[in-house]
Amino acid sequence: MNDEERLAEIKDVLEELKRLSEDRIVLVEGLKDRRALESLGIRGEVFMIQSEGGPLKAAEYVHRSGKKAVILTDWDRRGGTIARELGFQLFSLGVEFDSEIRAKLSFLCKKDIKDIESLGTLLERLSANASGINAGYDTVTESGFLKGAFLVIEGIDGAGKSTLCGVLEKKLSDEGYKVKVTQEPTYDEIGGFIREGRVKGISQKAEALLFVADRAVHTERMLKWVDEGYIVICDRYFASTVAYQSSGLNGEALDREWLISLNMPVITEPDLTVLLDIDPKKGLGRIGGRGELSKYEESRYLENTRREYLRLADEFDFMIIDAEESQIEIADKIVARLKERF
Ligand code: ATM
Repeated sequence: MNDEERLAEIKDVLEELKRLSEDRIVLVEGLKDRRALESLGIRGEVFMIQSEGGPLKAAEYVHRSGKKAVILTDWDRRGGTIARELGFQLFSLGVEFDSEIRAKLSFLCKKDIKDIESLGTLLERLSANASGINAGYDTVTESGFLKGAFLVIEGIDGAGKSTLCGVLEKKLSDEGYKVKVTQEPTYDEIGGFIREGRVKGISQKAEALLFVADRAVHTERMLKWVDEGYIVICDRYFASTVAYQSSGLNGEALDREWLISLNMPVITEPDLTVLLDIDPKKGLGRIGGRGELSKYEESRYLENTRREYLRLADEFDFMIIDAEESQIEIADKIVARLKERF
């Protein structure tokens, strides 16, 4: 089968998946797979097995929804084990499922890629080969990230996030990349509502929901920028909600698992999340000159926030950087790590 024929067959399978996903839940391993499906135009409901509790939870979720499923785990050995386990659980619950799509993609793509996450890149390469252009195989060329990138900077106030975003923007622009710096809360309708302090007096739960609603709208926009080839640098993302809203401000610490589960259907997985780590007392010292401290800046509260950030960093594979290093060194390290990921 030549590249042109292979491309046509893969596209047919994707059309079939698109049709099936209209009334079925697609079961993938992680956030990158979900994001890949979105960019391939498959917009039906997706369940992420790894981050949302494993094969049994996935099967129970589909069962409760009353829908059918499509199993679309990676087509490597581990993905095969998860697919078998899923099939068993779905069968035991009497849920109908498709595993043909995965088998077909595995057959058509196995010699090059092993997951849905890399399908976009393969399609680009096959189309380029089919039209006689040699596109190579990587998502990064010497001149840029072909498909953009999504970078998140996290940390407690005083860690130097905003300055770092500026330093990164300059460095990457100087290297010839298209860059957008953005932040959460945003300055849009919902973010602006939070920033203007119009939410005073509401419960932490209600406040958390506002942060997540702002993020839902913002994520859609950031994904468009990434698709247009921008490196999007976002000052704060979902870890801010988990770290701040679970930390016990005014004695009201929200359940971190609830906060994580609230965020999961809304977020997209960043290519890299950096935690700028600093001792809260030093952080507070740095911002001391900025005037009245907000409720977020109480040191005891920030100790909890920092602890939660470090826990998230471990669980979600953030890059932890000592915020006291020079900003230039930090920016160099981040850009090097980001490039490694492509
Ligand atoms: P900035 O200082 O980064 O603009 O953020 C405003 C505050 O909003 C920040 N406080 N401080 N210092 C942290 C807080 N925040 C949350 O509590 N939850 C969230 O989800 C986000 C995005 C911010």
